[in-house]
Amino acid sequence: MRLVIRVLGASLLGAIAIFACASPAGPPKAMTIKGFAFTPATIEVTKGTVVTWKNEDTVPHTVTTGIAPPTFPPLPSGASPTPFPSLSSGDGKVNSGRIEPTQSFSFTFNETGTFNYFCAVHPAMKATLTVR
Ligand SMILES: [Cu+2]
Repeated sequence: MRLVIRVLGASLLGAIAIFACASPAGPPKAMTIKGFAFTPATIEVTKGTVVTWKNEDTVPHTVTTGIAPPTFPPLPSGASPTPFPSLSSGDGKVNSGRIEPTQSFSFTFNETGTFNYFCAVHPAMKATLTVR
């Protein structure tokens, strides 16, 4: 009886291993947001991959897919940054909302294609992610 349980257990583990290998998703991909930049700026992942961005800056950022709105001219030195430009929600495919400093945002890419994204707070921050 013990042998039967052992054999069944081994078969089950084998089945789980085969199932895991059959999954098309690549390993989770870790991205950083640091120095007002997405790093790496260009990546390619396989369908089903979980991509996580960690904000290592001291200000909030977003991961927002779509076309970045035009950037505003730099403020004169000492000027108040308000009124703040309204945050673009992009094309709606991926919209993290504010990712506070030290916080992370994850998204599972189940659709193939090229995703251009930007930071809605700082639209000059842009990057590209391709899912194949
Ligand atoms: Cu930002």
